Amino acid sequence: MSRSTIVRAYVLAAVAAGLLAAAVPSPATAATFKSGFATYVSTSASLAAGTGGQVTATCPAPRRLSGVGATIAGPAITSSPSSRIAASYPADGPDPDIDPDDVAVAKLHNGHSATAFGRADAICLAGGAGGSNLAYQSAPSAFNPFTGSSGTGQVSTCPGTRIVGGGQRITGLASEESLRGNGPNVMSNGKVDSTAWQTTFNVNGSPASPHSAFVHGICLGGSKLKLRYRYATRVLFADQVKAARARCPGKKRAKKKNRWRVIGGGWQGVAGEILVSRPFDSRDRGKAPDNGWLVRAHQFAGGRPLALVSFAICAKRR
Ligand SMILES: [Ca+2]
Ligand SMILES: [Ca+2]
Repeated sequence: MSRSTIVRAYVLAAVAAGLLAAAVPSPATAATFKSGFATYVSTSASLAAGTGGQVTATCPAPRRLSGVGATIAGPAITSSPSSRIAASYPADGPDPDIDPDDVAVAKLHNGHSATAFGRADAICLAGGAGGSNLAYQSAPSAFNPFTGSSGTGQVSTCPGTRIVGGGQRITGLASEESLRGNGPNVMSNGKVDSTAWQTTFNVNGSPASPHSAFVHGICLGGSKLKLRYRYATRVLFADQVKAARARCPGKKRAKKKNRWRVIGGGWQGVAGEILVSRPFDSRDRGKAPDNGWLVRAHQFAGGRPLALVSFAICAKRR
């Protein structure tokens, strides 16, 4: 079942006002889809040409955040100027606690000379279906806030539990940042690590504003949900824009009540720019984006071929 509502949302101007054209706060459109134990909230807002901004999606209380998605869409991608996801992370919102368990933040940069659309996705779990077994980890990334950094990364771990989501928060100008990896950790033996989240990001060599960074992991304990880690890969050659979709188990139009649903996801492998990382719908009943995880990236002109890997973290009631 689905229901759509228009709600107020916020587009926040990037930090360091005055150093860039401010993003125009606009009433944004939010859509909410309920699918079994999961609720999917997406918020869309426009981003003026050449600006950075944040779009947020909020879980309906008392549901808690398990997955975070971000999207920037707009004019055809060119190598420069460019658009990208600058940061994507869980945050604390209007609920009574101080845990980053209720808001998904998409920090985006529109490098183009035309309006683009930004989107944030929040996947939210009911308390009785794992929501009350979620724990939120965060730690400062080892990073000098006043100098640039290429390929800075950090892992957030779930001691004794399993990773379902995460993110990278970076403070500073979105135009100076790019998120390169934001997904389950991949171990040196090539296996997906179900206990850790890994991020990689770049900050321009001579930043005009100080940046600081925090890596987040969202961990699921308890025994309410079974989990599956699925992935899909796509090869991108120079100056190509391509998508990779990791699908949750089950038939495309499965009607079973107790079926697999995506509760988190992300990507690894981007040397270029990431444009989309969010849950997708395979047009089954209810139209909820519960079927897997979509990522879309651009490899730079002149860049070497890269393998973009999309990860879907899928859950089903025991
Ligand atoms: Ca909170
Ligand atoms: Ca669906």
